[in-house]
Amino acid sequence: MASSCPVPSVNDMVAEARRVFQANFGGQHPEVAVCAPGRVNLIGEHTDYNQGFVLPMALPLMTVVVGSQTPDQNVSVITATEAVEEPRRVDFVLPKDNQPLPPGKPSWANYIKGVVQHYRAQPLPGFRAVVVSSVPLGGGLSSSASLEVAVYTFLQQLCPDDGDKVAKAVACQQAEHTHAGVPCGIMDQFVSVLGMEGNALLIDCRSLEATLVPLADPSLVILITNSNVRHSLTGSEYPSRRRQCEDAAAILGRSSLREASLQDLEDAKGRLDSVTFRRAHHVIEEIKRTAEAAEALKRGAYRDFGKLMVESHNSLRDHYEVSCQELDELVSAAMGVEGVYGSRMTGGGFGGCTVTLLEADAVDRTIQHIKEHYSGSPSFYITKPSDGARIFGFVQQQRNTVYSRDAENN
Ligand code: GAF
Repeated sequence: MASSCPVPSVNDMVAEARRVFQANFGGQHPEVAVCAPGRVNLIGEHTDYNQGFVLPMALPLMTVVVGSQTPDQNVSVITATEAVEEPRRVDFVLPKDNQPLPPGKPSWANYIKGVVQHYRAQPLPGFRAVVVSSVPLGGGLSSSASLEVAVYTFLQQLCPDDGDKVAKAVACQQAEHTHAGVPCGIMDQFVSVLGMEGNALLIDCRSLEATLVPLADPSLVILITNSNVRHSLTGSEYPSRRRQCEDAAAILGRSSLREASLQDLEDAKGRLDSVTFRRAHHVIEEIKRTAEAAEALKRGAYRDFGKLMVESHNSLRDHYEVSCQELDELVSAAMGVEGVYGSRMTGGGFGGCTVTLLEADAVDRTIQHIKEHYSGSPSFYITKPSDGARIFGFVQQQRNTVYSRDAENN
């Protein structure tokens, strides 16, 4: 029988994080434990920063943060995540008077510093925390957004904000912009905050409203295949795609490509270079495709949905040029199996994962077939739509008083 990777339970992850906390912080117990999920995007790629639609779901793969407040402004964070840059512990002092907290080394800590800087209820108290994650790094499943949202959720337990979930996602997106240097859209942080078990989210990235799209049919499986080609959005490709889209919208005289039609694009053909034309073509069609795909999923029309997934992949490969040979191989291998509805690359691209929608009884033969036809060594996750960020019960839920640095100074 073909096998997929086990997904660790949240309880096991929290237990592991507590153990690391106690071992490193003088045997004390952490007071707070939270988690936030990674995501897989079913369709709607590179549309979020064009104000379009996306259709992601939160995953059972997640980042857990446990920790406690300290009586000063000192912060210490340890990551138990393997494969991150050394050292695995960072210590810093919270800046006074809203001064910025600049990014530095190691790079994994920048997501934490970014969230601390953009947290919406300053001033924050110092804290000690341990991070554990089951989201594969560089797999295109939003390991960074899940870390940002987990840290934000942790800080909410120390120093509550107004609880506005969309504003929380936006603050985490800002952290990624300023501290990781990635001008990402809102999709990953939004679904990590607002994901809901049994549902994908159709997010309108212009209005920042989301509609639940039920996805709990037991005859259906969502299979993630990791190419194990590591992807990174910190290079120049992602920002350059974003700029090309903004240029195209400006030439079309629109505030974003969400406001443009294929006819507008055709009419402006002579004024756009061929690369910019192809980028805009992908985005305009993908926004439309995503809305259609959500409707197909609601009706249970999985074949229609699968066809749109493959169209999306082909457009990302040919027009947007963010796929790679390994992702193309994985998609064509999956599409060669009976019972597979559709398959496509997911996330930013240039490596990472594919997502495949298939009949439950086709899972084993699909995994086997992909293993036989892929030139690399893939890993597989059989997943279900999960809840967004949440808090655990073994620790205090919320302090009665909001920490005040002034009070401490007096
Ligand atoms: C990455 C980004 F972070 C998202 O905002 C989105 O643009 C995605 O790539 C592509 O759809 O995950």
